[in-house]
Amino acid sequence: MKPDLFEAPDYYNLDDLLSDEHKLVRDATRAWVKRDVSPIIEDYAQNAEFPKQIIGGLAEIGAFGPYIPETYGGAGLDQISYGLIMQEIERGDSGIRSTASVQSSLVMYPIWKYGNEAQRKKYLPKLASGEWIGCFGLTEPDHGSNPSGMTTNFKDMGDHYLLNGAKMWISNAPFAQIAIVWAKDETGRIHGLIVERGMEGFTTPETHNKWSLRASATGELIFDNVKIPKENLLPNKSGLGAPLGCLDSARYGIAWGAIGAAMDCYDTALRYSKERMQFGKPIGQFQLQQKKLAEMITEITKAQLLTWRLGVLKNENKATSAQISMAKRNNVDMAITIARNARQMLGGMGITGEYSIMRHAMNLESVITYEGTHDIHLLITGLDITGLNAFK
Ligand code: TGC
Ligand code: FAD
Repeated sequence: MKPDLFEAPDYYNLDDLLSDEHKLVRDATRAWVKRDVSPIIEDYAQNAEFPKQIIGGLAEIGAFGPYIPETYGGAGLDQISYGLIMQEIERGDSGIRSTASVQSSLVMYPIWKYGNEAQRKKYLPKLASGEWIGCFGLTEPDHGSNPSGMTTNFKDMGDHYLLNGAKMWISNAPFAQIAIVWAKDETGRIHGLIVERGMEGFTTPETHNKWSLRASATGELIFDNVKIPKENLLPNKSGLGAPLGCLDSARYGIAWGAIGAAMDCYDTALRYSKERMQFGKPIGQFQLQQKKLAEMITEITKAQLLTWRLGVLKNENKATSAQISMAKRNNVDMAITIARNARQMLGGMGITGEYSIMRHAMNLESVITYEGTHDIHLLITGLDITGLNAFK
């Protein structure tokens, strides 16, 4: 792979809107990605392997629980810092950002928000330091966009719960030490359970043959009469709103992350357009190529503004789920369009691993699907503005 020469576009001087702490956090993450992710990521993606050696680095830059209080080992940062960390990590690779998103928003967040003090103390510091990696089991083989139909269930056996069922498409599952599993009780109410590796009847087979997110490990969670200690139930929230609340936090991070992938594709294509000569001119001199680049920077700038404003609303606890959906949908769509156009600008070189663009383009096919598909988020916006529910 070519050396990482990334220079971040900032067409509307958005840095002026960031605090010194935001810039410090962003620049530290950017430097770490250049040093520890860019040189190795292409090989790991080609080999369909997660680079476990970067877990310590992710913890050090605060990517595990950026906004979780420091008392529990988190970084105690605000929502804009969290977003900037996700942006920079996804600039390197969406799969690495996935690992950080899942750990922070889908594992640490529910323990912090829905767990009791004993659970917070037991799990959060180990997750923040990367000693333990977690995963989040909501999707099932027959229930993806419609998680309320889940069939994974648990029964109260007096001194423990008995968990049965299966989850599919679970990021980090093959090596996670713990799983936050969403399952129905005997009345059909959804609860979160903390399932630990090693519990009898719990297995995590890896999903192979992915053309997308190849540097992220994906797997199933299978529960065959797994005995769950009662203290592993998250006591403070139940119902579908509990997992959806975690998704709000992760979708917000993805909205920022997608900008990172788009910036990397744009920056690569811009540089290439000035160097690649055809018909005796740099290809960047042709109007058709300039149109692509001009539209890319316009869309990136709009996404940056949208997301920064969302971050301000998040910091004020005012961001709605529907606003988060809009940003996730818009920014991932923006990124995938830029990745596809940037790839074309590199001609044949665009399909090789010499450049990051094709990897981003393939990764973004997962990003536009998980955490709510492109169409599901459109229907969430539709419901919000009309009051009419297309899901019922
Ligand atoms: P609905 O009846 O609308 O809602 C049920 C309850 O949930 C509440 N709620 C929310 N709460 C918090 N945040 C949100 N975003 C919420 N959306 C809804 C709602 O108020 C209600 O509460 P209550 O108290 O009245 O019961 O539910 P529905 O069954 O009609 O479904 C709505 C729909 C389709 C929007 C939702 O289920 C959905 O978002 N589907 C998409 C599924 C999804 O996103 N799955 C993601 C799986 S995890 C993942 O992909 C991780 S990838 C990680 C990585 O690698 O980065
Ligand atoms: P389906 O729900 O079957 O959807 C198929 C198509 O139908 C989509 O285009 C969808 O938009 C459309 N559709 C569905 N319902 C409607 C409707 N009402 N109106 C119009 N169109 C509709 N899940 C987890 O729980 N944890 C994870 O860590 C996780 N990681 C993932 C990692 C990867 C790499 C991938 C690919 C997925 C991951 N997922 C995870 C699952 C992901 O959230 C689901 O794939 C996603 O929610 C879509 O579900 P589905 O694949 O079953 O598609």
